[in-house]
Amino acid sequence: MSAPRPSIDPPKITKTLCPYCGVGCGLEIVETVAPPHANFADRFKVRGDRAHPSSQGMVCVKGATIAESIQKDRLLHPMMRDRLDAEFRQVSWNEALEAIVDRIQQVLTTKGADALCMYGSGQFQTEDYYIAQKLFKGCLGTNNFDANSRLCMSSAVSGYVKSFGADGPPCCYEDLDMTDCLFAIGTNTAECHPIIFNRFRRHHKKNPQVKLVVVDPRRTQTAEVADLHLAIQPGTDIDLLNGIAHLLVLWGKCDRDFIENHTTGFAEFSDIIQIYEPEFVARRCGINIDDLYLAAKYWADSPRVLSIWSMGVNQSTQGTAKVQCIINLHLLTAQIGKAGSGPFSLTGQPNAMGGREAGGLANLLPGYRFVANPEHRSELEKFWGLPSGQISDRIGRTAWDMICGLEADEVGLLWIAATNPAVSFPDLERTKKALRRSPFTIYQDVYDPIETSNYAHILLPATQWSEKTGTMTNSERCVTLCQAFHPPLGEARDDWAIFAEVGRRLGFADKFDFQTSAEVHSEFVQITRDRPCDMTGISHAKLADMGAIQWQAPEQNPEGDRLHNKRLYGDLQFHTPDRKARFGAYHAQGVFEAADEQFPFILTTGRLYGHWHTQTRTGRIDKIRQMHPHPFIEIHPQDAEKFNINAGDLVEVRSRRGASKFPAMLTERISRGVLFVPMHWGALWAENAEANALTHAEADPDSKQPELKACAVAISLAR
Ligand SMILES: Nc1nc2c(c(=O)[nH]1)N[C@H]1C(S)=C(S)[C@@H](COP(=O)(O)OP(=O)(O)OC[C@H]3O[C@@H](n4cnc5c(=O)[nH]c(N)nc54)[C@H](O)[C@@H]3O)O[C@H]1N2
Ligand SMILES: Nc1nc2c(c(=O)[nH]1)N[C@H]1C(S)=C(S)[C@@H](COP(=O)(O)OP(=O)(O)OC[C@H]3O[C@@H](n4cnc5c(=O)[nH]c(N)nc54)[C@H](O)[C@@H]3O)O[C@H]1N2
Ligand code: SF4
Ligand SMILES: [Mo]
Repeated sequence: MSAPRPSIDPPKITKTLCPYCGVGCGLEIVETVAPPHANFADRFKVRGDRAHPSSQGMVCVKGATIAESIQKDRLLHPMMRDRLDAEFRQVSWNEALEAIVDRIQQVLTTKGADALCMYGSGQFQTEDYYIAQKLFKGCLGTNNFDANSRLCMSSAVSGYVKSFGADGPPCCYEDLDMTDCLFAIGTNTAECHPIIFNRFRRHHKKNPQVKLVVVDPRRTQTAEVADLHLAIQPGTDIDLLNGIAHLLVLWGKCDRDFIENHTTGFAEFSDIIQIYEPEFVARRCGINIDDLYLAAKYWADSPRVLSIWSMGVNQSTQGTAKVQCIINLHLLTAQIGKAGSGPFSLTGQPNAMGGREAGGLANLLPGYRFVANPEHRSELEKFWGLPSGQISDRIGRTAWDMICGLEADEVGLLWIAATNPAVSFPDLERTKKALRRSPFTIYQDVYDPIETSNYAHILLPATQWSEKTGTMTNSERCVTLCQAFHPPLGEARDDWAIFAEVGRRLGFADKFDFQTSAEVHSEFVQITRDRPCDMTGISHAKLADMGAIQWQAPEQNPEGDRLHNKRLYGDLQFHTPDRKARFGAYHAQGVFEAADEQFPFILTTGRLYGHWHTQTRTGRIDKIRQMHPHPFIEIHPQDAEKFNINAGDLVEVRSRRGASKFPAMLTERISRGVLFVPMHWGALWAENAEANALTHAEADPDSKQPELKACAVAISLAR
């Protein structure tokens, strides 16, 4: 007789979301029977969640390898020091929190609330964002909360607001399966939003009549498979977009009824675009005139055009104008509010969208509200039980304004969380100098070592996606519950819980009486009632039960009627006072810092498929390090020849602000006169290969988003 088999419990499966990009792929974490002390990559197997509506089981290399980074080089305990040149010492949470509370109170009495600043991140969960807004904008009375989204999608926000009267990407991923023409401008989707790109490519391969147009100064992996690649000179997007509009009007390919009934501003716009004649545009953009005609023809002939864009558009001194010029083409042709069409900004970070919902920029308030709107402030004051006038009517400091504030000694406390500005800010030399002046910086992150720690007085260990539960919203407005699947490492605490504890210790016990992130979420959604991003029909329990839900999701419609939620503006009623969308009329101004004799190249910066930003996770994953072992600079072979540069040579790159060194990669993928470096190598991961040593902080006047995509540089062989 055989021995009875031991019973084996089925493996524990937790549903969550990939914490990297804004595609927002659903993940399933399968806990194996490996012993508890085993490496996390052996204990937790990651696979795509087939039930997730956005990703349908797909993941890219970043999502697939994420478990390897969870436990490496973690910051496990609060640390403190009196001066930036002193050593950190480990302290208790109580000691760290008391120091923070004392400092806040001292700054409030000596300098006032506007000397307090928090710089957060699209990698917060929505609950973290919400509590930070309640603490800073509500209880403390300063709007000095900004996030790395300022460097990322604030131009998309201001473009949508200007054109439609409210933020909110109107499209959904299903549009990728239904479009006749995908117009991808300033986005390397194949590397940066790979699962969105794969989804479109399936449709593209199956239907030869479907077109892909890519507008990018580089022949990226996205451009490689395009039907038409327009390798425009950096900063000439508005020339191109106005040039396409010019041809559509000339050919009578506009929808006059739509323009008449659903838009304003057409007269001024049609005036502006008159000068954008094809020869002029082709010359300014540095493209073939036939290619310009072909692009306009695809717009004219395709029943459904879907535009997608990201940083090549947003990170510009004309970012807002560029966004509006994309939307203009959709208004001209009535390509909005219907399946397979529309202007679709791709959000970079996993929860940049949640940040917008929670009001996580210095000009916003929760529930798609604005600081500048007195009714919005008063609604929130009532909701939070605060006295009238408590929320400041002053727009807070944006990311770069915080640097300027440090330079002017106007900042008494800077709290940085879930972002690594000592690598990702523009003009790093100036940034670092300003950070060194800070009288009191709190840095709340997951990993150690990390570049920004060098500028902190207090380090607070935060939990990350694997060990905290909360929600994130992806590019298509789909909200997913990220469920914890292991206990926090060391003494790490959830970001929202840290902010709430500081709030209680400052005397706002009743405002921060939350036990769980589910309670935080249920308060937050109430504030979205009847707003464009109404999520009153969503709760943690429903998300756990039903899976991801797309907004708008009002309470009356708790199942989240997907047909209703999929696309905004199906009724062509926009959020402007007259319910009409607005044309934006802009002339192209080119890049802020043009090439000249002394600095003859335009440098652009961006991303690679495997790495994530400043490498805090991906630099610790073997497979990804092998994919992208070192930094490099892309140079056109003819440009390289002029400077005697051979492949692999170390090249010194100088701008008006600083210098870096990169091994040369000679490639015809980049236009002559343009150079490209990846943004991923900060001081910890390579010597002197910081992209942002070179960039400048000049920003779009509306969105305040810096032009990280273009600065003038000179090159020479490094000695
Ligand atoms: N693998 C990976 N994926 C990511 C990230 C990552 O770090 N790694 N980060 C995420 C985040 S936060 C973001 S914001 C997104 C960014 O996603 P993308 O915007 O796709 O990425 P980038 O490489 O920054 O820039 C896109 C392209 O803009 C082009 N460009 C430069 N100047 C111009 C211009 O003047 N006009 C036009 N039309 N194009 C120009 C560049 O050549 C580049 O190919 O990616 C997200 N996904
Ligand atoms: N030259 C150049 N510069 C750029 C860009 C560019 O294209 N070119 N792009 C800009 C853009 S679009 C972006 S989005 C930024 C990105 O720049 P950063 O925000 O600096 O990039 P990350 O490396 O993603 O930093 C996120 C940090 O959050 C931590 N973290 C992760 N999860 C959590 C959490 O739950 N809680 C806490 N407290 N911490 C957490 C990670 O460990 C990491 O240190 O860079 C900007 N800078
Ligand atoms: S596409 Fe983005 S969300 Fe999806 S697995 Fe890759 S990094 Fe994660
Ligand atoms: Mo971003």
